[in-house]
Amino acid sequence: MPSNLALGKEQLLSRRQLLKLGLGSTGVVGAAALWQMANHSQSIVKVPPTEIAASEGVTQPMKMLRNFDYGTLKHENGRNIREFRLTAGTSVIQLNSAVSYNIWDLNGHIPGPTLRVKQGERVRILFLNKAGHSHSLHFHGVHSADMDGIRPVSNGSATIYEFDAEPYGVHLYHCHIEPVTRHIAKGLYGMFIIDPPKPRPPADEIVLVMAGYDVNDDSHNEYYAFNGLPHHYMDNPIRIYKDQLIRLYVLNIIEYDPAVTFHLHANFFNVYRSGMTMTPSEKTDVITMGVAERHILEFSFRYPGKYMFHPHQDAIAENGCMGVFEVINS
Ligand SMILES: [Cu+2]
Repeated sequence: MPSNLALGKEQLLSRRQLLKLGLGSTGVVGAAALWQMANHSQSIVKVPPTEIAASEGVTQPMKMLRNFDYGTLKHENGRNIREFRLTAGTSVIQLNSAVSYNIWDLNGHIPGPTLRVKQGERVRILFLNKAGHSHSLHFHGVHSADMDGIRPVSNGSATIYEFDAEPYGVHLYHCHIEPVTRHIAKGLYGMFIIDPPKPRPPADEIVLVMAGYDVNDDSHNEYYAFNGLPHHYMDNPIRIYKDQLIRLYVLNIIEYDPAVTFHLHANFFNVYRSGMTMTPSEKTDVITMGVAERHILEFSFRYPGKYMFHPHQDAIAENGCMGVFEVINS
């Protein structure tokens, strides 16, 4: 692959080109730790140990909390390029002891990886579709029409999306093949964070992606989840330190429900709308999000203990979109 590759449009690749790109196998190349230390405050913040069960499989609720995919850093023509590899596939997830559900996954997981870049970097997405149906990846952000990710990529094919990372904020990516609602609800979505040029203050940074599952194809969700698995953070509270600044990256990708709220118990949070501001727009304890809306929410807890978080719609919370922060002394 030439180092100065510049694509003018979504381009289907031959099998030979795929092999040259190393897309014969799935999996994302590891994070660039040095870049993370230089650009992200998180590495100097004390974070409670998180027990990640060996059984975490297609859903990875504990691992996903603080896991960011920085891709592979390349330098081409004096620019930083962040290269990511995303492969769509098929999986079966176990929503509870009685209910399993066929989904489309990205790199073997649902939700897809949380991609993270810095504003101004070049982003290159190598997308391989092995999910048995035409799909695409549409990124929220500013880019050319050719890179908008609405053209179908047929099963067994690949394409490259390439654009500049702008503007900074909490964004998302998802499949854009009709019916889009169905393709998203079946698993083809993830968070896409563009960091601002000047890093945000040090904080314990946590990702929460809210999604629903319509397991009987009636265009209504029977189950809901934070980070893939219903009720997981009720049984496995998210440990955070008392008086530590917590920075939540929250995305609502619950299809079939027009809007949901996010409510935090016994506290208030600062809202950075779409993550696109450096100063908060409001302070509240409940915020409403339509489908694909997302925000940065910041708070710290003054008292140790267990505190729930959930949408303020009972039917959504009680069917899986509910969790607990366990505040501990550092
Ligand atoms: Cu799709």
